[in-house]
Amino acid sequence: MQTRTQSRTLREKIFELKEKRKAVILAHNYQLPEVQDIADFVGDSLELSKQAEKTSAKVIVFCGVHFMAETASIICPDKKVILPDDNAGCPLADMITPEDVKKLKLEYPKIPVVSYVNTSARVKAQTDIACTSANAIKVVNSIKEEEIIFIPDVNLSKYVEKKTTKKIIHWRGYCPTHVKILPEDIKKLKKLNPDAKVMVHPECLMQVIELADAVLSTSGMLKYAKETNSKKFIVGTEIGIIHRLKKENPEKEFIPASKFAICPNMKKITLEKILWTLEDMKPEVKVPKDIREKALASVNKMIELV
Ligand code: CIZ
Repeated sequence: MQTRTQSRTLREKIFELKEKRKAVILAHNYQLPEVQDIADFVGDSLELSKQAEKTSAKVIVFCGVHFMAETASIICPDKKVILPDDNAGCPLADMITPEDVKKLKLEYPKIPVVSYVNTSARVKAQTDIACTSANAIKVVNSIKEEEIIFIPDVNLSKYVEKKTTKKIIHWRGYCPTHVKILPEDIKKLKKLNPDAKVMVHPECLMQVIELADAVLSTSGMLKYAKETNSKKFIVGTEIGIIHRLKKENPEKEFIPASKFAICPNMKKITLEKILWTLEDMKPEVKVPKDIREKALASVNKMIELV
């Protein structure tokens, strides 16, 4: 257990070394509160990659999971992207491989493939256009074909299918953290807090989505909480976002939909590991050039659209 003085020293050491390395620290909305508090920018994966591109820093310390660091490397090939824990992966992204996508394309020739951002660079390289949870509906609506393949999250793709006129070929991936949020959790909390608005992430189960007032990405939730008159919100996503919601709306109350909605991979990034990564300048996440060029085409198509 750290004393307050020790943890202050750790923060000071990180800030000192960050200056020396000309680094910028980016933290995802699901990161630990102390990690969010030392970051230069906190946001969703696309917002962070865009920040990475804009900054003059040469080194990006990406506090998130592996596919997010890869997305930053795809968008900023001339910068060094370091991920404080190489084991911070994403089980959802691991539920589909490039070989799976190749097989899908053989089975359904001429049907465009949309890849959710939670995929590896190698998978993105096999697909036509990327999307995030913030822009999935817009991306799908932009495609002229009536039928599309959407990978890898089945809950997100079923939600998108409901919100568009497209016929979707689904992949059976899911986020193990979001599916821990159950309809019973929402029903119980709604009964206890009838004045609360329910906002949930589209990676949640459809039975949970059906109980929500708003279905939103993390960036969407931050905006909704600020702009909605309600003083109380039930939050159906990874609990790390509660820190930022409270910080930005101190007069409002945020209730996690489930205390079990904790992503163990997001929580692998700690202040100690950020310091070590700045000391060692590794582990670096670098996407090979041939993969990067193909994945970038898919990511750029999304960026041009939103
Ligand atoms: O795009 C992201 O950062 C993810 C994975 C979730 C969200 O809603 O922000």
